[in-house]
Amino acid sequence: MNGTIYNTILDAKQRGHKMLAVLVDPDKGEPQAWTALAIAAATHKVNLLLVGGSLMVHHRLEECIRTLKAACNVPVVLFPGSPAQVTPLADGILLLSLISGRNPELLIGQHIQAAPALKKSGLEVLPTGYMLIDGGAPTTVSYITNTLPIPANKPEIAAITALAGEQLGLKLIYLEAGSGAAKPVNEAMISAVSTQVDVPIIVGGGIRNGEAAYKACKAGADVIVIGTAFEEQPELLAEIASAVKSESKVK
Ligand code: 1GP
Repeated sequence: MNGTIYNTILDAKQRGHKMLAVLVDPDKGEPQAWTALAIAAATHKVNLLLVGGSLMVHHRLEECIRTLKAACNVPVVLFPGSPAQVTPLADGILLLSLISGRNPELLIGQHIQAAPALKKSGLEVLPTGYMLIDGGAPTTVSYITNTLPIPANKPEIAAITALAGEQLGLKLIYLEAGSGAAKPVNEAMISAVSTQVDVPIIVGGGIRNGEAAYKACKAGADVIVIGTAFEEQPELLAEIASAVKSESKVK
């Protein structure tokens, strides 16, 4: 828990350098595909690998992390859908508090269950205000968490929710349209949030090409997350990585 990952994100934000994270769902793919993904991530200078999912049925989390780590040095950060998804094999964890919802289990309950294992793990903990934003269709994360997303045309709600999260001490804000969302988080919403808070902003869900990644960065995203686009078309990584880099002040 030495703060290395968070300091890297903060440092990048201060330098105006946008970051790219690839989400790996251990329920999907095989070790061969994870190895290829890790090699591609290293080649395109991906900054973080997020591993996890809101619903994991196959218990392949540790195998997935071992495979990724054997093939690249990109930091692996857990993106847990439940307290069961804590393993010391990763480098850090997004400790998600679902601040857009009113489900107490996801605001504090599961964190209490996970706390002892988390302390023992030695993982770097990144306290994150996780906010679901309507992406145009119901998503797995909305169904599983039993929470409603913030309407996409209400940037002011997102902005004050993020502000409250920052005031509570959360170190990152994650604007999530949901994996495979029909529409990514819109620029007005990202911009409203980034005007309101100083902490780094992660944006993911439904980003499928370089243009969408570029627009999100320009609106104020500090870290872009892609999952589905890479799973479906691995060749898109080059385009998206280049778009994220092109919106960085330091190239
Ligand atoms: C989901 O934000 C991530 O939690 C990534 O979404 O799979 O749509 O890229 P996609």
